[in-house]
Amino acid sequence: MSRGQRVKSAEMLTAAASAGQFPAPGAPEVAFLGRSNVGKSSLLNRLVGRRRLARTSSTPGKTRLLCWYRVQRISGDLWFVDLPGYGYAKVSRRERESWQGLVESYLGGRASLRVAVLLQDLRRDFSEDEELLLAWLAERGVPALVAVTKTDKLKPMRRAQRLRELRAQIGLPAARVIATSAETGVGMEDLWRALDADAAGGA
Ligand SMILES: Nc1nc2c(ncn2[C@@H]2O[C@H](COP(=O)(O)OP(=O)(O)OP(=O)(O)O)[C@@H](O)[C@H]2O)c(=O)[nH]1
Ligand SMILES: [Mg+2]
Repeated sequence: MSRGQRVKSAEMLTAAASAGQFPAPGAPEVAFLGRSNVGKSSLLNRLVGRRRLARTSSTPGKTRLLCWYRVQRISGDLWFVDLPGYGYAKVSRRERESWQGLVESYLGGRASLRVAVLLQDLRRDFSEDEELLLAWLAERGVPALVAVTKTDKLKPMRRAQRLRELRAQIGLPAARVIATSAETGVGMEDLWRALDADAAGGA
């Protein structure tokens, strides 16, 4: 039985377009962040085993809000937070700045945040955006995991090679960089184990 199946229920709690709308903390939180279209909503759905909980889209830049999901498990509740994606080419400078303000006020000021999962497409290199985000999280003492997404898109040899390349590009221990696929479910066990370890810490 996969750990995701130990999820008793998962439901959307609320969405926020500004810091004033963030819900009062109620459980340890896991944030999902990454470039637009990297697969945040898909991964979140796969982790909890609910296909249509978070809205996914082939049109990038759809999630403009922070969305909270309550995940009830035998071992205790977690709140998952789906953050709006960045790096979408068509947004204005103003929209970029508003994204940054919103995301920084969440990541920098949320006492109940236990771990941030930064998503990275297997087929792309880390950009300055990911490097800055990881450095920013490290400075503030927020534990970070990298979920490498869409690993089903490459054949096994190429997949292993890309994973080595990505691990070499950033200064995180290899165990903090987890290969996943929302399509096949690969990596969900590993990701749950890492999340549980971080979410239990400092509660
Ligand atoms: N093959 C494959 N496709 C995936 C995977 N994860 C996501 N996708 C596809 O990638 C597209 C974007 O997925 P989303 O989950 O909506 O991405 P997102 O990061 O939430 O996007 P925004 O909310 O717009 O920032 C969709 O067409 C998904 O079906 C995966 O593991 N494998
Ligand atoms: Mg999304």
